[in-house]
Amino acid sequence: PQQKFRKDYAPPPYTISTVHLNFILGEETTTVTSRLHVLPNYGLLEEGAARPALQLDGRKDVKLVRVAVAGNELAAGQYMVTEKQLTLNNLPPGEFEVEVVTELRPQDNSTLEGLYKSSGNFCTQCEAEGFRGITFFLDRPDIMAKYTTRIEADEANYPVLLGNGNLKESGKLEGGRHYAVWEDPFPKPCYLFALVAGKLSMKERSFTTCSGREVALRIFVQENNLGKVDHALESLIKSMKWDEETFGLEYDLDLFNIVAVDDFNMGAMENKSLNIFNSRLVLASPETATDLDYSRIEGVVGHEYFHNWTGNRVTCRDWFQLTLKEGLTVFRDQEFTADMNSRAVKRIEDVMMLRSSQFTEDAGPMSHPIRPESYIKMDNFYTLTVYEKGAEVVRLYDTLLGKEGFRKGMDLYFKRHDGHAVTCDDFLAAMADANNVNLDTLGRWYSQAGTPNLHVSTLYDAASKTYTLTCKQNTPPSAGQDIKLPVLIPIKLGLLGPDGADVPLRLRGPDGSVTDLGTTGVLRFEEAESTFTFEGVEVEPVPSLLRGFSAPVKMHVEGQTDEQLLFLLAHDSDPFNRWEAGQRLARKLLLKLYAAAAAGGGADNAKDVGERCAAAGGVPDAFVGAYRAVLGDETLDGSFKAMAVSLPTGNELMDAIEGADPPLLHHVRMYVVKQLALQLRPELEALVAANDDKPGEPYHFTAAACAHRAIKNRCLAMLSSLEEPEITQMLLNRFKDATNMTDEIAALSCLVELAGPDRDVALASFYDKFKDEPLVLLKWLGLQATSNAPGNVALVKSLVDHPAFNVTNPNNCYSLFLGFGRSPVNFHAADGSGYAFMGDAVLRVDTINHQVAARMVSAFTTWRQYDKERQAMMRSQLERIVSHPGLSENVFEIASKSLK
Ligand code: B3K
Ligand code: ZN
Repeated sequence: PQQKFRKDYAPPPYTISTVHLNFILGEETTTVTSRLHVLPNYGLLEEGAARPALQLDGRKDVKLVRVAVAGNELAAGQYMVTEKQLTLNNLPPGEFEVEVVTELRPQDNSTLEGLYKSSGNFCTQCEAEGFRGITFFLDRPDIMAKYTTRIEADEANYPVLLGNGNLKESGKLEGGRHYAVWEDPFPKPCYLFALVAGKLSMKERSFTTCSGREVALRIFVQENNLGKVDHALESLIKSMKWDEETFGLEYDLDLFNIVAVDDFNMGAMENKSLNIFNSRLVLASPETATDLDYSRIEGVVGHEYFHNWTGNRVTCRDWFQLTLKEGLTVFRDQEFTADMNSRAVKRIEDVMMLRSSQFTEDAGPMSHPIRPESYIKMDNFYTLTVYEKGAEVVRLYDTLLGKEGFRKGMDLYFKRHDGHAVTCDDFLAAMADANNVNLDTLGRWYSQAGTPNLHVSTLYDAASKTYTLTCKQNTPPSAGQDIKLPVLIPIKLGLLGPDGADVPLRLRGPDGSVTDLGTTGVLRFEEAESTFTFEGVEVEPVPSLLRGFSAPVKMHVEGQTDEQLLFLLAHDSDPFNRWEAGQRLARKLLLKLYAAAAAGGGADNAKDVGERCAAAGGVPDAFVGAYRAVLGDETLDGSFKAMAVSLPTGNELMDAIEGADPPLLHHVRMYVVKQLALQLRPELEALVAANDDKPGEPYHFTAAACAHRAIKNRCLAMLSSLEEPEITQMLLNRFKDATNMTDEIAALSCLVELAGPDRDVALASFYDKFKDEPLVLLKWLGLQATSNAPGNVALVKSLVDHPAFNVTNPNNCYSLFLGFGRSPVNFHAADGSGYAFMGDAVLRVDTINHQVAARMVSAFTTWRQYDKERQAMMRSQLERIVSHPGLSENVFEIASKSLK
């Protein structure tokens, strides 16, 4: 397979100004006629030089029927067509028309890229390079054209016909067929093209924009789901309002459509005015969706809507620039969610995900800069790094420039680039120019892979009452990047006095001048090493560094004691750093117990591991006391508390452990949870009682209601670790009586961790209740797959043959296979059975859907983190996969890079 390199970017020799598409949708064959207006882009040619060829991208399942240039049909021999390309030579001078007719079989397209069928309806997915699965085209985002789409289909089977832009015309045809013509006035790259044809029901609301335009908002779903779209519609209205208020960005058409489909590789897609969503990110009712689902729907509806400006109006020049639209749009959706709900809770959730997953990606063989230098399949680069780290990099501008400065930069970005395909450098330049600052060291975040280490040491001088921070940074080498330069790290900080309150920050400049930073300041750290001195500090303070996680780095604070962390946990005015102090304490404790348990040898079962942990000192009173204080703090809301008493994930700890044993680490974590539950039982039970539903109270998705459920269910999960019959009975009762899915699934997820008949009874009754709700069955599959109950591999294997499981549906694969990959005990079973199961599954799914298989094979990427035996077994699965005949490029790229 061929790599593409960022350095090889060249403008195309031709551009396309208009595209006229005609789709004749059929049960057997679908015919697409595409008429392109082509413009030369090759500049002046030398005397006698031939005009360059026009090379249009295609795919092997797209059959070329006819091609004409300037009205003349080309005979065989006048063009060249391969599985991947149509080449046209001897083109006329100046502008000309090209007409291409292709035939497709969407009903056989299991890749879910290009035009395909889902639940009997036609739909499309073109990002990144799916448009070439429809017709031969210059399939690259710097070709921006105006599209007109005519769709023709059988009226009874496909009553709804949707395209991008405005409906221009529609009508009946002979033989029970009908048609619609859609016209999109905004030039766009072909990856934003979309079409839907099917039997769908619709719910509509309207939104009046800030300049007074009425926009019809429509969500299309299958008839039986019409009752589950209100939350998504409400989220869309909130998004539109928020973008006007926050960034002055108004919607630009009179219609905004969302269509929910069941078979979708990703979460959703921002096609111009016709967003297509995975149905799990649209449909919600209290009985079928959890608080987490509600919050994801709000976030993703926002995300796709925000793309209308950051992605669609201003798009990417080439796919290496993907973070230009994705990092920025994730940042925007994070801010939206923070404003709609709780800012602190949102920040903690995002950092938890970043540290447990993106940091792992960045430390492994797939590590790449947020703007990658090369790829084989672009679809493999829709990564946590491009999205989540990309959003952190956008947040750096916001932290450095402040809200106003950031807004000025955004305004200039749109003023300069509206209607164009641009680069990350253009974004940086807009931010720098609008604020008249130099951001060159921030630019390095785009080109360097890996998570920087930030080392901070502190010195208090009582005589001069000065407090000095010495900061050092380094980024470890990664594939193809041995030497890293220092990056711009904004360090947001405060200093806590003896009473726990922030003291004023008076920063001394190199020339001796003093700047007043208030009580929370931002230091601009961009050298390998720098010192920062504060004056007038009466008593040695406790530093609160990297407030709000002001940069995506691993921070090491020299000499930071447990006492200081306990002090920060109790007093820090920055809620993120309060949580962070607790995480640091827990991390230290878990790593210490893990080391003791690993050194102890012996069996890897929960009981033996527990004994070894206890012998090593167990969970100290001070730690239990700190958790007790958090649980009892009346000023903290329940969502925050729930996160503050959650231990760091296994993934997050793994990076500090050489040759990790995942089941052992799991048992150590569970030991700590159990000790906490033993000692905090009265507090946990009191919180459950205090936060329980009032009888008859209906479900509401509000920050307050979610906070009650979050802390209650966190306490229940901790209590369930005690494995006492009375508690299990209580969980069974709660499971039976739950009035919403959040509580129901919370109880079930506790029960699923227990071995024995209660587990089976609960799972069976849940299945029975929800067998007609495919989205709920995803949870049922996922819980069983992820369970750490001993010997669960056999159950997971049997689920593959269960009638509820459908291997051609991505959501099913993600719940079952990716879910299984998250189980430290069973995926990492010492006999290798979990790895063998996953290896087989990757190869099977790869024959159906390459993108899904590529996501599954990522479960093996971290193999170097584990002990020797597991390394060998995981490696041999990767080797088996890489050498498998007929492997897709998608899976090949991940598997082969993982082995390097
Ligand atoms: N832009 C789409 C991702 C499409 C992925 C294609 N493999 C979703 C999003 O980020 O909004
Ligand atoms: Zn996006």
